[in-house]
Amino acid sequence: MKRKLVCAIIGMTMAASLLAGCGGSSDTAATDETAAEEEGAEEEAPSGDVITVGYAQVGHESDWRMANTQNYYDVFSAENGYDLQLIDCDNDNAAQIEAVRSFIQQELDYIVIAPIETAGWDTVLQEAEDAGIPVIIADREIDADNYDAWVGTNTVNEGITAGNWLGEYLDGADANILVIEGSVGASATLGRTEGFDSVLAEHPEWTKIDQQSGDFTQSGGQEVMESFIKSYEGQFNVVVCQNDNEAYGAMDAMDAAGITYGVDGDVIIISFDATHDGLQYTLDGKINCDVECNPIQAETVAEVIQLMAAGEEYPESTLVDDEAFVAPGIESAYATTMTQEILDGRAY
Ligand code: GYE
Repeated sequence: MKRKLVCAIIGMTMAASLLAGCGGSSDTAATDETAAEEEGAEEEAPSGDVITVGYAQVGHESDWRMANTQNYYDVFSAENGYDLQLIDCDNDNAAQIEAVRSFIQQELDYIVIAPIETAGWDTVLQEAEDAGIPVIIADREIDADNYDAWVGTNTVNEGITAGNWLGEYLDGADANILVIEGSVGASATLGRTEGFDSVLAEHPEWTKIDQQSGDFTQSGGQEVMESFIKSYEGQFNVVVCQNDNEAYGAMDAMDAAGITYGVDGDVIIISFDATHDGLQYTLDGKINCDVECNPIQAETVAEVIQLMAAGEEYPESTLVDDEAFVAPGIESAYATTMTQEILDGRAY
C-alpha cells in the first residue's frame, strides 16, 4: 500500500520546506531536512534508474498551458534522471483517458494528469491502481478520489479574490457583469465561478447579466464578447474573463466595437492567470485586475515523485500559492499594484 500524508501546503517557493513541514518538524529542522532531501534527489538521479513519467496534458489552449508544458520539459529532463512522455490531449476528454491508458500499457513508473474535466475518471484510475502505477493529479481537480497525490492551485480562492477586489474598487457602485467562462466541466472554470459568485451573492447592487464559455482561448473570448456586445451593448460595466487569453480576445472585440475599457475606460476588465502578456496589459492599465494562477508546478510534482520513489511519506495535497495584481493607480488590500520591475522579474 502506498503511503500518503494528508497535508495542505501553501507557497510554490516553499514547496521544498512543505515536505518537512508535513512531518511536523520545526522550521529550522524543516530547512535542514529539505536540503538533505534535495541533495539526495540530485545524487540519486544520475546513478539510479531513469524514472519514466507520463503526463496527460490538457492541450495548448493558452499561454498558461504553454508555460506549464515547458516547465514539465525543463524539470522532467533526461539530465534530471527522467524519461518524460507528454501527450497534448487537445482539450479532448476521451483522448486524455486514452493517453492515460497508453501510459498504463507501457508500464510507466508514474502518471501525471492535468484533467480536462472533473468527471469520468474512476475507471481509468482504477486501472492504474490495479497496475500498481501511482497517479498524481496536477493543476485541476477531479470528482474521483482514487489517485495518490494532488498538486495545484485553489481556483475558488482565485474567484473570491477577483470578487473581493471588485467590491473594494466599486465601493458600493452598481456592477452589471458579463462573464467569459473557461472550458465547460473544468475545475478551473467551476472554481473561479463558484468563488466569484459567492462574493456576488453579498452584493445586491451587482447583477450578472450573462455567462458563456470562451474555452480558455483567445478566439473563444473574442467570439463570446462579440455576441455579448450584440446582445448587451451599453448595459454592462464589468467583464470577467476566466483566463488571460480570453481577455485578449475580449479586448479585440471591444476595440472593434469602439468600447473603452481598463482604468481610463467604461468597462472594468478582470482576468485570471497573470501570465506575462496579461501582466503587461495590467501594467498598461487595460486589464484592471489580473488574479494569478501559477503554472510552474512541475518541481513540486517532481518532489512528490522523488518521495514516492524513495518509499517515504509524501504530501497528499500540495497547494501552489498565487497572488493578484492591479493596474498602476489602483491600491488594493487584495492585490499588488503592477510595476515594470514586477513584470521584469516574472519567469513566465
Ligand atoms: O487558467 C487556463 C488554462 O487549469 C488553471 O487552464 C488552468 C487553466 C488556466 O488553459 O489558462
